[in-house]
Amino acid sequence: MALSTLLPDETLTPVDTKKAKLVQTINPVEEIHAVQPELIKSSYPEVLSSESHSDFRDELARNGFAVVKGAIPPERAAHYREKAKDWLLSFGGKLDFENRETWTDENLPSQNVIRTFASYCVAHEKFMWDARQETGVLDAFSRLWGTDKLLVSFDSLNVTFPNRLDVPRRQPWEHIDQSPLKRGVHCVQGIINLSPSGPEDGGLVVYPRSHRYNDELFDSMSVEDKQSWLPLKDIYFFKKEQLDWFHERGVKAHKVCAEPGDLILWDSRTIHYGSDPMDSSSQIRTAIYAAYTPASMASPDQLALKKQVFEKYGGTTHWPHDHIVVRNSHVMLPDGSRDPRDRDEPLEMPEKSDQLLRLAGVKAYD
Ligand SMILES: O=C(O)CCC(=O)C(=O)O
Ligand SMILES: [Fe+2]
Repeated sequence: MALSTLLPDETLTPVDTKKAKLVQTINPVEEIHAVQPELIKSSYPEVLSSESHSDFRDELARNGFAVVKGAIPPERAAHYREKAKDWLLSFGGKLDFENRETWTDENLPSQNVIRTFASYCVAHEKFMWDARQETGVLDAFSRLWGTDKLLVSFDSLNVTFPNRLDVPRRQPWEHIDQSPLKRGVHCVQGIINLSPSGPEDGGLVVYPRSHRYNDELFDSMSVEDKQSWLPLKDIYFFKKEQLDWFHERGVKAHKVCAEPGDLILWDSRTIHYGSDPMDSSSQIRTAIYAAYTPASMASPDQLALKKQVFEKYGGTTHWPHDHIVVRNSHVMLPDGSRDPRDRDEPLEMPEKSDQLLRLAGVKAYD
């Protein structure tokens, strides 16, 4: 589950119990002796299996992440960044991008647990859909999966102000967005990067090559510890001693640096987190999360739900084809009333072209 789209009450809600099956071994006196959760293989085992493409796929396969330079021309990246700014300013209030004093919750629309914007129909704003349909972005994911018949997630917008005065910096939250039960490539996540992201700026931190070690770590866990993987949920947080285990193997945190217009990709098995800007950074982070998977991965049930979410201009996790939940997407205030700034539709409607509707899962591919 992409935390970027979690609503406050859903932090770690198990999302899918149906797929996680139990294999029980019965001892001679017929009492349940051990319960081994059954592993789930990738339906695309050949994806990222080779490192000889001579493009970003090799790095993605080798290191578990890659930066596709200039996937979007810089002027269009700047345009999307401005649109994100306009969107934030459209809520009124005292927010001023030039005045740090105003970068407070009071002046911002409601955020989710990881302080990204997932409500107010933002996932369906025209600028979000335009960015998701950028040729360089679609090409990268088409090449990766070997098909251009893709679905995209209705994921959130990240605008992170540096050195906020009202909230503490977020601590690292090392995780993967794929269940330990799922083996192989099941999902590749994307960040459409819209602001400079240097070593001290906010942005994605990854543990390069961690995707190659996870199976070993997970297999070494006791059958009792494996019970925490059930019911199946596509998120797993790492404990300090587990991170030490990676460190011993030379696998450690690395801040991904990128320019506006770069597309950052990572295998959902790669340990990662979104880092807040350091004290020394004055850069406002702007990024759009967007993941694409082949439409053939979605079941008819999930597609039907995705259509309903689309019609309500709602959001999803970063999984484009799975974990679709039709939520009441109203933004509620602490006193239980609906946020008067809430919206039933995007501020600026996207053009509902065939391409958009296919990516949204609303119209079938031929
Ligand atoms: O903000 C980021 O760079 C990462 C957020 C994250 O972990 C996710 O979208 O899965
Ligand atoms: Fe994540």
